Amino acid sequence: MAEKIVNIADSVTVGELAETLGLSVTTLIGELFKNGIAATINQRLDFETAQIIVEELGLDVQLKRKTVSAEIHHHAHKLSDKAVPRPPIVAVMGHVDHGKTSLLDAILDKKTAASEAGEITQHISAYQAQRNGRTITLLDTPGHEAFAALRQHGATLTDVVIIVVAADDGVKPQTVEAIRFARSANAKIVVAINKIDKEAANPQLVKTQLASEHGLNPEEWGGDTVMVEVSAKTGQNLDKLLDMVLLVADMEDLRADEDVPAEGLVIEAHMETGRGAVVGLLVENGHLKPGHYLVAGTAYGRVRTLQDFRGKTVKDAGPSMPVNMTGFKELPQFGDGFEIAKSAKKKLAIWRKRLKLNKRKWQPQPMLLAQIFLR
Ligand SMILES: Nc1nc2c(ncn2[C@@H]2O[C@H](COP(=O)(O)OP(=O)(O)OP(=O)(O)O)[C@@H](O)[C@H]2O)c(=O)[nH]1
Ligand SMILES: [Mg+2]
Repeated sequence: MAEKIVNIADSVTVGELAETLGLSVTTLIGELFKNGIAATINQRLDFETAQIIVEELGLDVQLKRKTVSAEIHHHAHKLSDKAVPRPPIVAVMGHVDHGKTSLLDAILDKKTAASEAGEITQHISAYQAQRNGRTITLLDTPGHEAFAALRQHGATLTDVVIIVVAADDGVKPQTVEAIRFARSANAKIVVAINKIDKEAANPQLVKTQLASEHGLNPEEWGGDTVMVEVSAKTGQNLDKLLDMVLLVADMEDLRADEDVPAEGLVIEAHMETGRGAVVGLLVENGHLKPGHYLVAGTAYGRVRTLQDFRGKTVKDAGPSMPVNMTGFKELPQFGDGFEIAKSAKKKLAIWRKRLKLNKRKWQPQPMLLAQIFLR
């Protein structure tokens, strides 16, 4: 059968799906409605829903899951034999309100969850914790269903994913999704069963759910998934959690090159009054320093200042270190790889590329031309 294969990401908007399938948005919305889903053009659908709808529509199309890991690590650096051990990069993921930000707060002794004031986390933030003289890079991700893309990116950036499950709430949709992302990104999984201080906590039930429905068997039951019962509120077992993360990370040979031009990924970008573009970067190889010229996607800039996650000015950011940088002329995109623009020639090539991009966008405007010529 001449089935067409269409690649889509783990979640797509209704508009994007209609476009990829060559359908009108109204047809797609109509079909979703028939299936009991009232959707708008910007609504995100997960892969499974998209698949069902394609079947319902009787299209000659086979959907394939696009893995972002390949896209993100397009510039994947080939390690030299001089590569040295680097800190593991660990994403904290899980269902909304299960305590991801609170766990990080407790580990780092800070107060983000409280200052988010009942708000949900809306972007990826990066931190570094110390344990037994070793450094661990930690990424906080949002648990809200609207942020599937961010979670997916979070998983692909990482070596280890801590799946946080609230002991009084159990496995929920975004828990399942986080497990799926971690697996598709080939990251190691450590489960943190949180809120065990609560009266309604039932860690055994969480383990049963994970083991019987999601193939994550706790070590104590003869499986190979590390699960730690913790409380962000009382601080119970947080050291043990970090020890386990390091143990699991040590099963991989995590290394980076120090002696190469800095490169890595954009993990956050926003404008700030007085500072301009503030861009969160995760360095993968090399050392980033003030004065370096950088390119990320089609954005370009010169490092003016670098700050660590506590806001302290630093002069050097090496492998696995997250930093906030100022000096970009405009905002790069989340997930863009960054690299050093070594010479003026390279800078020029990038500007040319940008001009070409802009030229394509430029449309002659007859009214404007007429005004100019008839003056
Ligand atoms: N009793 C108790 N409450 C906790 C614990 N951890 C988190 N909480 C509470 O659970 C709520 C949600 O915590 P957050 O840390 O914001 O949850 P989150 O997973 O970061 O949520 P999103 O960023 O929205 O996905 C807050 O009211 C926390 O105080 C815990 O170990 N015990
Ligand atoms: Mg949070």
